[in-house]
Amino acid sequence: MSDSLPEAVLALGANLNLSGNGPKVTLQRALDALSAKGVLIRAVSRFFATPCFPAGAGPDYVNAAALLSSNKAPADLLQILHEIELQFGRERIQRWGMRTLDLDLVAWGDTVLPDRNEFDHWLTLSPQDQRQQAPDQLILPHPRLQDRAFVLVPMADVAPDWRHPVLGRTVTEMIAKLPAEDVVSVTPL
Ligand code: PH2
Ligand code: MG
Ligand code: MG
Repeated sequence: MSDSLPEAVLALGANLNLSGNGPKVTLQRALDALSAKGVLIRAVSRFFATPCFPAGAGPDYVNAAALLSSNKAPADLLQILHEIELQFGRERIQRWGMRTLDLDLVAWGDTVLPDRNEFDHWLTLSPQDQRQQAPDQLILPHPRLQDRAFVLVPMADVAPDWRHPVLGRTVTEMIAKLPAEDVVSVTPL
């Protein structure tokens, strides 16, 4: 059954209230909306409070991760995620800006998209270029996954043994390489 479907990892985040509800409520409702659209949610992490990245750019986030199964193509699942973001008041104004809901597809089994060459370009982008350039297509795994405690720590709840298809490290191993202060700043709610 669903065991034969590839597993996608979804990273959820929010740092603005929506209609009087805090990010935690929004994330839970977004998961319900995803399920209502026929996406199978196999596991959901705890919810975590995380300091905003870049530091000082806004209120703390609530972040979580979910393991999804879908027979859809990654681009089709991404379309559904965008619809749900819009439904929850997301306005795409500023890169890395504040948001009522952010749904990021961060991994899809051991799939590398769109191809290894393009993936490597985004993987090795300088910090300066990371601030200025955003890909206009889906890159998988998410090229900054290995750098971000607010993605990896929730992901460790649902897929600790997922192995990065290019870097060769598991989620647990990637967390061990992060600065300890980044890891401890991600605190369960
Ligand atoms: N998402 C961002 C930018 N900064 N900071 C935290 N703590 N959590 C996020 O999910 C996050 C962020 C862009 O999507
Ligand atoms: Mg994001
Ligand atoms: Mg996003």
